[in-house]
Amino acid sequence: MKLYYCPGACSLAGHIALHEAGMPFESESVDLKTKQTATGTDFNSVTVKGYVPALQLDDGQLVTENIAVLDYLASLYPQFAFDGPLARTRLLEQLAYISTEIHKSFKPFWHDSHEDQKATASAYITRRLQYLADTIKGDFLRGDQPGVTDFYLFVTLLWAKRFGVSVPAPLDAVYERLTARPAVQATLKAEGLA
Ligand SMILES: N[C@@H](CCC(=O)N[C@@H](CS)C(=O)NCC(=O)O)C(=O)O
Repeated sequence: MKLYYCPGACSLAGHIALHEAGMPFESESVDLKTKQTATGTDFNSVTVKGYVPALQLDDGQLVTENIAVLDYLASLYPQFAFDGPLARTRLLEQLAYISTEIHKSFKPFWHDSHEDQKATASAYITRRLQYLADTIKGDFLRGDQPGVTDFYLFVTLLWAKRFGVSVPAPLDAVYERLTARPAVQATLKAEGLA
């Protein structure tokens, strides 16, 4: 299994899951501006979508879209999934929320946007983070152990800190707990972010 990632991008979530799982995997960074991978491959030849994450399976199939990549990793490593009769539904529900309501709302910060657009986005993100803070089930989103939704949340909290977006206190605590984990530190180091 090989993860194509860009340092600090949303692919960091899957990268953390792979480190947390402790099983062998490969990874290769991608320059999103030039679309070249670290070994000089044209990333557009890996995926015409041209964006990360992209997870190449051992049989050659490619999984793209963070929700699908993280759902796949949760199916492979059930310790990162949800429990209970609606487990898969709850996992997808939370992944979709983080992707569509939080991740995508950072768009104005990545582009040359007006300050008022950034302020609007910032307030929106904080409101959406607040919902997660209000429904948290323990030390992490689902309970006492982190799962793929926490790893995805972590990426958005990293961005929130970078762009000065206010983070509710319970999620700040999740961020600190995740940052303290050796696998998260190893991932940040591997991406040149530690
Ligand atoms: N729809 C994709 C979007 C992923 C995405 O936004 N990737 C960003 C990094 S966080 C990217 O690679 N951007 C470069 C580009 O679109 O050219 C998903 O949810 O996985």
